Amino acid sequence: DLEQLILPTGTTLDRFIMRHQAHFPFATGELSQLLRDIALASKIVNREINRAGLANLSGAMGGQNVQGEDQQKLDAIANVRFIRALINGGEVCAIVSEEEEKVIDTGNWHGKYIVAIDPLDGSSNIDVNVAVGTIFSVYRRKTLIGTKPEMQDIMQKGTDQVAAGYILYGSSTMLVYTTGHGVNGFTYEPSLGEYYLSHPNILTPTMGKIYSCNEGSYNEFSPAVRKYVDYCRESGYSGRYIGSFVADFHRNLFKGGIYIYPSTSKAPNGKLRLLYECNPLAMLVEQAGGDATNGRQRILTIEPTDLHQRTPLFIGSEQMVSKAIRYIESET
Ligand code: AHM
Ligand code: MG
Repeated sequence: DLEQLILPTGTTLDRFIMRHQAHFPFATGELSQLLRDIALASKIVNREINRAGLANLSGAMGGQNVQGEDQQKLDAIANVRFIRALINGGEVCAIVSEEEEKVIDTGNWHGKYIVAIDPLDGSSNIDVNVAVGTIFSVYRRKTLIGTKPEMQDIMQKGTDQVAAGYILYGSSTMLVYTTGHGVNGFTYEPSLGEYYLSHPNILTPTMGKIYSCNEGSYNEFSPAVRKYVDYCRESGYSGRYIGSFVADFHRNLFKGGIYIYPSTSKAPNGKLRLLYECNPLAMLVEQAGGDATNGRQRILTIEPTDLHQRTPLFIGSEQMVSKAIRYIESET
């Protein structure tokens, strides 16, 4: 009927954020604004990603962007976009980014939030037109508002996150986030420039039939992880690995499955970073009813010691993660 012809209808991200802010009696709206800043930057990054193939055609697009800056790789562009949006927003006093060795002091010392972000994960996939993502995590600062942010503000455990989420630049672009009250997913409508609530109250299946890991590294996995992977094969599970964490995570979140990036003989702590890759998706998966562990400890309880520290990761459907843990625990 007519209703269906005039899609999209429904709740925009802005309206959703505003409505939910009313649920927190003392909320000042700063977290809401911060989430809107991230959404805004993601729209710009989305646009850049969509024309990535063209941007490399020197001559056609020119070697410079609209600001007259030299054309940079998209992960660097995404980094600049998110950082600018967060600095302009004013709610964030410090930022940790995968693209920056050191903490960024935004100068907004009255901002009460800290953001850890991987602006463009899986960026090696862009050149071949495969989905990539942004992952973000938000903490409340511990030190006094108005003072210079310190390491104790930045090095917080995953359980201290006040919000976390990701943007998947896939066949459609989606923003999925949580503020600790469930998980909601929004799909971007590019012609209107709006995110619409498309996946309310996301819950992940407790059991799935997909395992996702880089099986090319099988011989470098520990015996226990090899045995678990063998178990997945013997159980007839599907092996699905894009090599783009957000995309692999997103598929498994909806279909049920487990994503594994274990320690390997070459990379004893695995590859993924605790602060801006593992913690945010661990909070999200727990909010959706799933689990995330390093094999021996819940990801969200790991005490960070280094900005860019890595951790092995097993994340996804609860029953699959607990099965993997049992294999690892039996390894002495
Ligand atoms: P990046 O942060 O340098 O993009 O690396 C992270 C990516 C993840 O998206 C992906 O899951 C993983 O690296 C793939 O690694 P591998 O090629 O070792 O399987
Ligand atoms: Mg990354």
